[in-house]
This record gives sequence, C-alpha cells and structure tokens, in this order.
Amino acid sequence: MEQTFIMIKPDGVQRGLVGEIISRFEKKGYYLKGLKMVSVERSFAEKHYEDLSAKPFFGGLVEYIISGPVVAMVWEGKNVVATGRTVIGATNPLASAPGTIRGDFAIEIGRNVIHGSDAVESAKKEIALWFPEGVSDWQSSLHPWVYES
Ligand code: IDP
Ligand code: MG
Repeated sequence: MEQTFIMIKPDGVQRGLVGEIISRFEKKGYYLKGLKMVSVERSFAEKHYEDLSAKPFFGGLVEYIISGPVVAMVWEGKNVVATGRTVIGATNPLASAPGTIRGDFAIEIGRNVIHGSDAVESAKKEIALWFPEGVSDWQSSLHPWVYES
C-alpha cells in the first residue's frame, strides 16, 4: 500500500496541533507507520526542500523549519499521498478549504502548519531521508472495517 511523508511544522507543534492532526489522519482510516519529534539541522532542511532552493522564499522557509522541533510521520493507506494533500489543503491557507488542516488552522503561507509529500516518488524520497532507520510494519486488525478487501 501507498505511504506518504507528513511533517507537522514548528508552528503546528508550538500551537498544540499535534494531537488534532494525528487524529484527523487516524480517523480517516490511515495507518501510522512512523513517528518522531526532531529538530533538524539547517543542512537537512535545505536537503528536504532542495527542489525549492531557487525560490525567493527559500531562506525564510529553511529558517521556519529549523525554528523548533517538528513531528515527522509516515502514514499508509489507499491513495494516501494525494488524499493526504487534500486533507492538508492548499499551500496558501487563505485559499485552503474549510475542513482542511490549513483551512482550519492557518492564515499565512509561511506558517501553514504542515507538510505532505506531493507525489508517490517524492514520498519515497522523503521517507528515506527522514526515516533511514525504517518504519514499523504493523497491520491494523480494523482493516476489514475500513477496506472492502
Ligand atoms: P506545499 O507545502 O503545499 O507542498 P510547496 O510549493 O512545496 O507547497 O512549498 C513548500 C513550503 O514553502 C510551503 O508549504 C510554504 O510553507 C512555503 N512557501 C511556498 N510558497 C511560499 C511563498 O510564496 N512564500 C512563503 N513561503 C512559501
Ligand atoms: Mg511541496
């Protein structure tokens, strides 16, 4: 099954949104396969966002991500990469629909609370970067109550 990398950014941690965010993914039916709180080095944040290194906001983005601990997670389930992005909402919180995480909890693009991988390939890359030790391979006994098969 598909896996995605989700990170609660430093503002989400500081604002006490960790439980709420985990709860939304859990209640949807996705399985939590990896979880840790980390304060990343500047070079690690730059690596995570390397595709955006030419953007004018890159410096500010890196400062934001290293400004405090983040909660790094791997979630698993059917279509979790794309659906996870839907749960998170649009990049600019003023354009994120109500009911999404950013739509409900954020105002500014540079304080948008959460990261989610944008494609299956980038999810694989990000999971390998953030969880080189690997993730848990437990199976939920509720599976037949969430999936038809
Ligand atoms: P995403 O997080 O929705 O995938 P990306 O375009 O990959 O959005 O940008 C990564 C992060 O960079 C965003 O979540 C946001 O925190 C920040 N960012 C994106 N665009 C801007 C901008 O125009 N100004 C400031 N920060 C931005
Ligand atoms: Mg992105």
